[in-house]
Amino acid sequence: MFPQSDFRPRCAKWLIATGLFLMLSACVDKPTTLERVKEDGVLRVITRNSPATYFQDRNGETGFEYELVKRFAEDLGVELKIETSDNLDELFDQMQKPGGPVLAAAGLIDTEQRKKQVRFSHPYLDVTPQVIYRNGQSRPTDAGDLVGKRITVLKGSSHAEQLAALKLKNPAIEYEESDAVEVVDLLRMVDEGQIDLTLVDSNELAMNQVYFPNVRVAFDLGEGRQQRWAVALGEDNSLINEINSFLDKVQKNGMLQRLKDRYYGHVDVLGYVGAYTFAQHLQERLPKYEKHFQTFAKKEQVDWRLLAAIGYQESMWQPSVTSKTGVRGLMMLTQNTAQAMGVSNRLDAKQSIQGGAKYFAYVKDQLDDKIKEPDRTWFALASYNIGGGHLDDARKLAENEGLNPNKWLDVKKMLPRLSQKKWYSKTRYGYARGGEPVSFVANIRRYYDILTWVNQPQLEGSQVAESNLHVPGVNKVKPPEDNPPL
Ligand code: BLG
Repeated sequence: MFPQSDFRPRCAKWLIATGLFLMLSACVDKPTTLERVKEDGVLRVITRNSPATYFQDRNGETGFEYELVKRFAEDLGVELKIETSDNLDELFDQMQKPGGPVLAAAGLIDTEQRKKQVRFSHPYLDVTPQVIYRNGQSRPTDAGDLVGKRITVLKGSSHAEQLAALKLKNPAIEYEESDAVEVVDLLRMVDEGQIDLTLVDSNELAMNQVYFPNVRVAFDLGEGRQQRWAVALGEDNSLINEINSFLDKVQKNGMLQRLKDRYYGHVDVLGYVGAYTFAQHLQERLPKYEKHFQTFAKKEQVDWRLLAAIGYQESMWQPSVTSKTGVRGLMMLTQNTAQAMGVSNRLDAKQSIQGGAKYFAYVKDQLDDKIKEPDRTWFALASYNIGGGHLDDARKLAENEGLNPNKWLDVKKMLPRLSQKKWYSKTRYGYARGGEPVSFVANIRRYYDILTWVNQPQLEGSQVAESNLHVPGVNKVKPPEDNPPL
């Protein structure tokens, strides 16, 4: 037995030594994943190159996942570094690699298989898996109708997992998994009749419906699910916690909804029938006029796809239409405008496009210098539709209300007032159908976005890409995130 006097100092020494050891080991502890990201100043994210995730548009990198993850990187105060994988298996392989990307933002569903490989975040998007068939073929209505059909899905996808589960119950179901294609290819293959069916998520169909006129939803396969981001399984909680609070925040402050509207809102705005119709017109009508749009857009220093979008809004690319008010032709020129632009025959498509391009460039040039891009483009569109005088009236109304007369978001609130006596009686140019330019501009912006997306590399080989839609824009409009919400 130790005498007390002996024990106390030894015990104290031991305690001090242990304490020092613990403090030291705390100092040399591995930094958390989040600390590492912040120290490196870079957030490495892996995604897929597809219209619903990440792609290049007229202004560079874009896509729903890209926009969302970019905001996350901004919140962290670090640079975003995007890597893409050719297929889903490769994406999950990359996530397991030490020193690989720390986050996967690729429209992923948290399937049982995947939960063994990665950790999922809170959800940010509700989707439904849908069986897609070709219009004109008999419509499958349930899983039993999958038997005897040529079905292809993405290799390693949640849809492949769903089909594998169905096959267990019904071995007669045959399907192929491909790692050489993206969702857009699968939809094209159905559209062109190369395969009978595929399975995609509702958001991907919403995004791509406008390109494929023959593609239809057969039925929803199973319950709705949710897309989530993923981090590597072995990581500590630091990054996933940060991701979850970010996703909760953007859900609450409306940013997430704005992104959803922007990327997946086409079908909501056009309606499914409008989306098929647009796809049909894209293939059947636009190719006839594309060259004219390109030629005259170049001459006037405008993005030809914007000009084509105006043409679609005005006449759905039909050269012989006449409005109730006697405005005529593919670009809907009034008699005065046609005369001023040197158009002798408004029903001649080439002349109409030439006159429309010239007039658009003219009204844009006439705008107040204080109006900057991208608003300048939206103001020019409104002026094309309602005339510069009425537009100035709406700008004055905005000023009187303490709003900014140089911001489209503010002026578009005032335009409808031009049709109310209470307001127009006090304006210089009086009554105008002020609601018309508001929807005119919103629609054109939609069509413009769609026409830009058509020009994606992953659409190569599809009919729409073959229609030659790849002349880059001349007049740059700011990237979508800087555009005011519609
Ligand atoms: C535009 C003219 C503007 C004119 C305004 O009307 O036509 N734009 C063109 O001709 C390209 O020049 O401004 S003004 O010169 O200052 O008077 C106002 O008069 C055409 C608009 C009218 C609109 N579409 C191009 O957007 C139209 O046809 N609206 C009626 C639709 S419906 O008949 O009710 O269906």
